[in-house]
Amino acid sequence: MSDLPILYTCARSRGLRATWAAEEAGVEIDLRVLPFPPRYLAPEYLALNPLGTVPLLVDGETRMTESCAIAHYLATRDGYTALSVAPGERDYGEYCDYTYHADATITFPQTVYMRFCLFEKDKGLQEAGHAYAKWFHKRLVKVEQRLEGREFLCADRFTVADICVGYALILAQSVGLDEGVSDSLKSYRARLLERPALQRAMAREDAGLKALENKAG
Ligand SMILES: N[C@@H](CCC(=O)N[C@@H](CS)C(=O)NCC(=O)O)C(=O)O
Repeated sequence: MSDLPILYTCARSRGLRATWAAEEAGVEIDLRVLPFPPRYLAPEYLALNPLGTVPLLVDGETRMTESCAIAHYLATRDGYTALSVAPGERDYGEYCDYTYHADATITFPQTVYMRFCLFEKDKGLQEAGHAYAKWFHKRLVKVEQRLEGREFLCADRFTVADICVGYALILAQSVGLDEGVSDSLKSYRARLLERPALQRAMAREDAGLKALENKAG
């Protein structure tokens, strides 16, 4: 049995925040890629996480199911690093705020759009899905204004807040929500996509998915 933190995830899901943070922080993890959605395709996973959602981090007795919290945890597990902003440091409050904002305020409407317009098209709720897409675009205003004259969200350096918000922008591109994303946010995303740690994280997740597909034949 490995003593490494175990990260259960699905490739390119919100778990990418955690895989990416582990790569940036140099924390070794045991990455376990599941088929999506695990609730139906890996029902034994419900014994570990009754929500059926990914990601799930298991680190000894610790169990975590929130992608942004896991990213922060991995960046600070062995003490504060430059990937986080420490209490007392400038932008500590903003660091907390953008890290929570990423999923609670930005990704939330994205997922409702995905559900109604991509995964459950037959339910007749596409109009509502498109309204959530608009809502997502409107909600980008805060990040957009914050990045005016800044390269990164907090403390003049790349932090977990950029991982958490950046993932929402990466998701927007992959699910057809890019039309309402401004050019300045697209440039920010392009800068993030150049990071070797993100590229390694995506390659690890893709390799896990490929292995699953090969096993399924
Ligand atoms: N707030 C949680 C949300 C987790 C979540 O809903 N994950 C999605 C994947 S991105 C999922 O597992 N969906 C499958 C399901 O709900 O069955 C987080 O940030 O990790």
